[in-house]
Amino acid sequence: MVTHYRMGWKAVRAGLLMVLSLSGSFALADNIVINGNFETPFAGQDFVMFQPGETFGGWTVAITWVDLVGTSVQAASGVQSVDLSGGSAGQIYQDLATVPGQTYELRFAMAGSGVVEQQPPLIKLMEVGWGTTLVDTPSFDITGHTVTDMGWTYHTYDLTAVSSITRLQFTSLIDTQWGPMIDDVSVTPVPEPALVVLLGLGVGGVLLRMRAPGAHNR
Ligand SMILES: [Ca+2]
Repeated sequence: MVTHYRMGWKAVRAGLLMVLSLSGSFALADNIVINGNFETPFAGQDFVMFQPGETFGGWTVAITWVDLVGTSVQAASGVQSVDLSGGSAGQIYQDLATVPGQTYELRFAMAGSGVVEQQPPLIKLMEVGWGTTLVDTPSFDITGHTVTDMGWTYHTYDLTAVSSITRLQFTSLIDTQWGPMIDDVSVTPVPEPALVVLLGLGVGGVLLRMRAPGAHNR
């Protein structure tokens, strides 16, 4: 009987791992933003400035300089992030391949630069654009934050594409060298309800079967 249960447990565990790795690969494959984590190119310890018209790792710089911030400042994810005000209010954008009518979840983390000397204005503002739509004008208050405690805050929005190319843009509204910062940008298709139900049933079914051997053994 013990052997039987062990084999059953192994099979269940294999099934669970398969479901988890499947859902994991869906999530990884789904982000349609290139270099949303701003880890490319390597910016070193301090920062690298990019001018209007220049591109870096999938992003194009517009309006004025932006800083790719290196390892000396805490990132939301990985070791690099972007300060949207390199010298004054800058902008970056990326043209995404989208499916008209499809809903996507936009997610990113926001913080602010100039924390060391608490550079004014303390509240950093930016605009988030999706195609021709102004999605939001989020703000971040740098008061009390440090380079090792940046206070990265995530924002998420559900957005529907209306064309096959959607321009995702982040525009600083701070006209100094210390602007809003962003990191860990993702745009993922919101799964169809049918897929959600299937994944839920798959995981739920495996969990139900996992309970059986344990209950008998105890
Ligand atoms: Ca990053």
